[in-house]
Amino acid sequence: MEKKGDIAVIGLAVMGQNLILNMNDHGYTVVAFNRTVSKVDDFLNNAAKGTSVIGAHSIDEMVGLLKTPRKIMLMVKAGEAVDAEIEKLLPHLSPGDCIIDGGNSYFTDTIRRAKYLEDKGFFFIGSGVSGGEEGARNGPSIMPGGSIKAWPLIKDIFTAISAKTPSGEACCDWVGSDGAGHYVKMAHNAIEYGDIQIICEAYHLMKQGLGLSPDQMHEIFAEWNKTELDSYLIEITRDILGFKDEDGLPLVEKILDTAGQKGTGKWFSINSLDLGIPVTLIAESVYARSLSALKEERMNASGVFNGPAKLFKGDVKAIVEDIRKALLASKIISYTQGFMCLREAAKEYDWNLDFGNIALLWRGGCIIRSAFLENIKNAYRKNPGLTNLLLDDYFKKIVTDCEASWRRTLMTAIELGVPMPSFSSALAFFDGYRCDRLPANLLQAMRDYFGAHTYQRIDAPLNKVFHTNWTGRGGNVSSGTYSV
Ligand code: 2AM
Repeated sequence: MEKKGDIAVIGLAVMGQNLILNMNDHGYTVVAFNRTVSKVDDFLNNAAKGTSVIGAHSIDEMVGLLKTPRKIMLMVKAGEAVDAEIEKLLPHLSPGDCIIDGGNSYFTDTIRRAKYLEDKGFFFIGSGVSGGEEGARNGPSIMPGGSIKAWPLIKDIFTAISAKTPSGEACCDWVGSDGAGHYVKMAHNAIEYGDIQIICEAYHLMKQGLGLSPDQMHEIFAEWNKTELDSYLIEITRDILGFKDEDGLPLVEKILDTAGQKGTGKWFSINSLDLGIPVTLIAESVYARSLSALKEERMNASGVFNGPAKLFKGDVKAIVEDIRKALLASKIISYTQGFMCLREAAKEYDWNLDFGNIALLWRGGCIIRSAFLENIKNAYRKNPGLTNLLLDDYFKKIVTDCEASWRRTLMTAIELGVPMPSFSSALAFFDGYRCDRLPANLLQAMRDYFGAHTYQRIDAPLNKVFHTNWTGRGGNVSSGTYSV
């Protein structure tokens, strides 16, 4: 009898191919299919040569080659391609079959698709898969969400192929219903934007403000990687700073300073505005990329404004340690904000998110993997109801210990004219979050002055609103339509 496949993967771009090979390594029989069918034979004759992967040349053939209930994973471009593939699959499926979208879909699309397919009696799982090509091949971080009843169907395969933490736990677990998996993947990518930006700002201050060379910074990042900052991104920064071009000069200094983006940082920032959660560090990181892209305008402005054009005069070793501590404190703020947004999203979209588990999923395999995530996992395991990461004893102590260095770093940057938007926004958030009386009293007074928007008083019950006739003109009618 012909061997039947455990799972099918549609989409033979690099992520799809690598996931298939990873599944094959773990003893699963995978059926491979692609819209452009010639790519199936290319794959079988090259990367998949000598494996147990079965090629299918039509959806009909692919479906016939699968054990039931069928598990079909889409690794196609996010957006219309996912809907197109779902529509092509539907006439061939039976109730109880499961479609998995492993691409970078927007979570509201996943919510819509889960409902659409569940209403027809099928299962749908939207899964974040993180770690790029290498992760897909050797062990990605996997964030599945959607039809919980289908989780047992794919749990073994997904857990087997996922990354493992240093203590051997799988970086794959159920996240929540409908779009939860893709939301958590979006949060992961957005946090990655923040982590990358704060590293870039530290580099910028050391380079432009302190006058350090890439070789010197290579040594500094190597040292930093032995501290609480131990992470994949610090590690690759160390390696990048030490990397020489063919002429022996540092390659990093020859790379054009205009950043690209694929949109997940922007999506998360927009969503945080919708949810009313100040994810300021990540939003600044997105804006920093936008500013970098205005290269021509910046070149022009650099000829108009000179700035301080000074070099740091103090103790370099001491300020480098201050920068390290400021980086760590800013990183804590970024994750604090990210988890605040996850908490609000859980309420808004009705997901039962386990924050300790989410930290664990990101502990290995993905771009933001770090020792630090172990501490986040521990914080939420210790206290699942923790309202804010900053209030956990471990993080509270670090931030308190780093605070003076954080301020000195930013004062130095401001004096030297080096932009550190994400470090600054992190400190401003910290100072705002720990402030028991913000100037929003004046803000409310202005809104009541110009728009009769009313205000509450500190000496009256909160359900009582007041309007003052500030000018003696314009009457006493307040606005009833403006929500606070
Ligand atoms: P292709 O090889 O036929 O272009 C990454 O682009 C993957 O998504 C590829 O496998 C690609 O198939 C697939 N893809 C892109 N657009 C698609 C669409 N509209 N329908 C189906 N698959 C698509």
